[in-house]
Amino acid sequence: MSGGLTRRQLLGAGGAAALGIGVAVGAPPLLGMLIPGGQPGLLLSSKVPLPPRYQAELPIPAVLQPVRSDATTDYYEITARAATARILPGQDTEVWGYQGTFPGPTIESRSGRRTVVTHRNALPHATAVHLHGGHTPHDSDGYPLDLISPQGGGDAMAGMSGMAGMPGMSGATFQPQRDYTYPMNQRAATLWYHDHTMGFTGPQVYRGLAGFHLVRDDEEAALGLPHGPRELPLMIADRAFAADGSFAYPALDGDEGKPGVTDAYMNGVLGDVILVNGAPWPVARVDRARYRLRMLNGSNARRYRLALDPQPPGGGGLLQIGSDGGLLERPTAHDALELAPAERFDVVVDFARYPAGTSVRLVNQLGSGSTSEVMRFDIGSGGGADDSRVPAKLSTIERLDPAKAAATRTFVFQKSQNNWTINGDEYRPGRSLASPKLGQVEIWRFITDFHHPVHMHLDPFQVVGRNGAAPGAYDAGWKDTVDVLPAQGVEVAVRFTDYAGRFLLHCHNLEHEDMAMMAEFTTE
Ligand SMILES: [Cu+2]
Repeated sequence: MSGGLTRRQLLGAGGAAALGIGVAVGAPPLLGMLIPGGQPGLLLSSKVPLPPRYQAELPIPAVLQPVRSDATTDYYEITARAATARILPGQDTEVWGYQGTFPGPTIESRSGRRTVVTHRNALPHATAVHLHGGHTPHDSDGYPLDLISPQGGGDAMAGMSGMAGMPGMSGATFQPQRDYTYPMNQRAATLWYHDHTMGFTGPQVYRGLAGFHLVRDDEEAALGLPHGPRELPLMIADRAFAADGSFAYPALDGDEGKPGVTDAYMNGVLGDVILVNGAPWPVARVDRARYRLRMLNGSNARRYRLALDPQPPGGGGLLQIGSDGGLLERPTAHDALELAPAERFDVVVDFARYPAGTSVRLVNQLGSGSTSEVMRFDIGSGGGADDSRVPAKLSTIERLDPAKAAATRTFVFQKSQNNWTINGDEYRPGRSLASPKLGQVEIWRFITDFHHPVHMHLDPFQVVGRNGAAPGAYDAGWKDTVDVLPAQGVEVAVRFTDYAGRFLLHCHNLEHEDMAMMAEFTTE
């Protein structure tokens, strides 16, 4: 990854001590051992019979068309509303969806062409929309107090607590609708948009407020990767169902007056039904050809270790071509991929490596029972020629040089008595933990007690090291979310650009996020 020299300078003699790894390992020694199967959370069991596997066809979210376009900009309109979905056989499930669907419609942007999305809210609760992975100015970044009024007006929020332990929603602004302006000065990548409401992101994403937003560019289009019907976005998310078929979620307050979940689920909510694009354990019928799978872990808390079963002859069936922030320099073959919440892996699978008629399951090696399976690919005999390619060189990635870092900052992600904290503090809007200068490389160190998928807004970063050693097998490329394991110290190099203002650093385990594991930094 980065040059050996810089890594030695950074992580060599005394590096681990400087990282504070000893502190992280010493302080909460047992947490990591208490987590069954590497899962950050507690299983919530459905009160309905689990739906049969491999009955539903893989749904593909519709691509949203702009309401108008001009020389520089495409304009979209989205209304979040409640709707009835048929997820379980014979039962209705209410979803809160963008345009009433879960996942929401996919937006496709062109790099360098501005995208404006007008979001409206026909739900009974306020919303805020964050474009995850977007290089976006503060005022369109979905700051959790920049709210869209619920149907019926802003008074519906009176008396609500903003976050566990935080009195009121002071500082919140309400608008009946919001225009989010995305400059899209960024490379091709798999982004996603989702709810980011103060204190209620967990329940609102769980109800369905999430969708894909793909950025395309000329560099990627010239490669000849699989496309059209052979490019499949896969939003993987676990859910539990109540006896009436509704989504079950252990909220402290079902009316969303008070944020957070009941004590038992504080580590995270895990469901026993695995949905892909909103369907339980679906089947995709594929040709003997290459497919591009844009995998997104859209779960609140669950981690996955995904593998093909059976593996193709010779293994390496999951050919990674991209990560959160777009293409890798070169494709990397994996037998399995680990995805923490909010991470994306862009993968090519060549189903021509299997005989026609083979059924290939995508399994989850971190699951057990129902959660050990995700979906299935049924390989047909037809499909004709495959003119797609995966070139040996995909892109060029500028290395951020840790040796040139202007500052090094440490963020400790830790449980407190009733909440989750960063550097010992619960989130407080307006309190900034760092003031990085635009254009400068910095090293940020994330030190954890538990599993925490750490997400940074505004700009992607590069993982420099884990626990004083090299980055992990899934850390390559530009990332915006990094899977920090219990009692780990992960270092990333980041350079913020273009937009001065307040942005967020937070845990993307949504139960942790709602229970105060969020912080602000101010670029200047
Ligand atoms: Cu966390």
